[in-house]
Amino acid sequence: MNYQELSKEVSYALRHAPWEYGLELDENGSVGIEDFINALRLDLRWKSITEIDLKKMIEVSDKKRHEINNGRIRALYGHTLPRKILNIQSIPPSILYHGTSQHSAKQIILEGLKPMSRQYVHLSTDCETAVRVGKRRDLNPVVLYVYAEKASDAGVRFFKVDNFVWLADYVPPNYITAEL
Ligand code: HQG
Repeated sequence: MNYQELSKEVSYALRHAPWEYGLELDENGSVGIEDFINALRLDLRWKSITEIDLKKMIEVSDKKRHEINNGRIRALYGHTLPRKILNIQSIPPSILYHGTSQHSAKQIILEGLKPMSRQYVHLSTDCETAVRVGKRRDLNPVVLYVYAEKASDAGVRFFKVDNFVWLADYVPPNYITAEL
């Protein structure tokens, strides 16, 4: 089983295009695991896929992208669907990190962090993870510091995904700095 390939397919279905699989997500972005498996099995590559395979895929992944809970599966972040996925709002730590390219960083400092094509802005709890995220776009990425708790106090909504990832609505530039 190629778990990386499976994970990409699962992300595509749950983050971007559930309708292509005949699936409808609930307000939290989850779908019944049996329906999900039946939809995946229509593709010859995944014709004998089981829940055990999906659990193994989540377990061996470098990041926690998906979650199986109470007989349902969902993507934890990265959605581009028109209807916003409901997340539980929480108070963030005082600082969160965002890794990006040199080019984007200049713009973000001026106009703030926007979700761009996704539903939410993606933030990391540690600098190393932010560097890794930024390296997808720039060999020499910039890590921006977000004064998350202050922004939250001012009304910006933050959502905890797990111990490493937070999501947020638009973060205005006055809560972002390139150097602490
Ligand atoms: C940038 C992957 C200009 C932002 C990753 C980023 C992560 C702006 C890009 C997760 C901007 C959006 C999320 C502004 C934001 N002007 N550029 N005002 N505001 N940007 O992919 O954070 O492997 O949607 O800096 O590893 O890069 O798919 O977000 O460069 O964990 O599970 O616009 O996606 O995870 O890019 O990455 P993205 P991201 P997976």
